[in-house]
Amino acid sequence: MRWILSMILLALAVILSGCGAPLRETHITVVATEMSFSPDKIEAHVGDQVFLTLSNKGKLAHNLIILLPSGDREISATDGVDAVMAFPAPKAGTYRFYCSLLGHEAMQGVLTVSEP
Ligand SMILES: [Cu+2]
Repeated sequence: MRWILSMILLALAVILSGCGAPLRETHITVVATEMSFSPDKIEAHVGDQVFLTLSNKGKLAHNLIILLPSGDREISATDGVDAVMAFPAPKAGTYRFYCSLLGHEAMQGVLTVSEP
């Protein structure tokens, strides 16, 4: 009797572990300086969990605003600071990001999301 219960639990474990696609993580670091982002072209796949780090290696404060279908997301970092945001990669497409501070208009980039 006991081995039957063990077999059922084992079968359940096998079935449950196969459920759902594994969540992929994409870690991206964008370095901000005066007045650019590097890299300014970044990539992710649809459904990835994106961890985007803004690493400020400049002498001024910077921010990074990315225009996603779910709304604009923003992080900011003073000089020497790293800031991180996480979001699920949206449907395939290109999504602009930029620094909104006055005089920082040259700081722009694009996230390209493609099918895995
Ligand atoms: Cu800036």
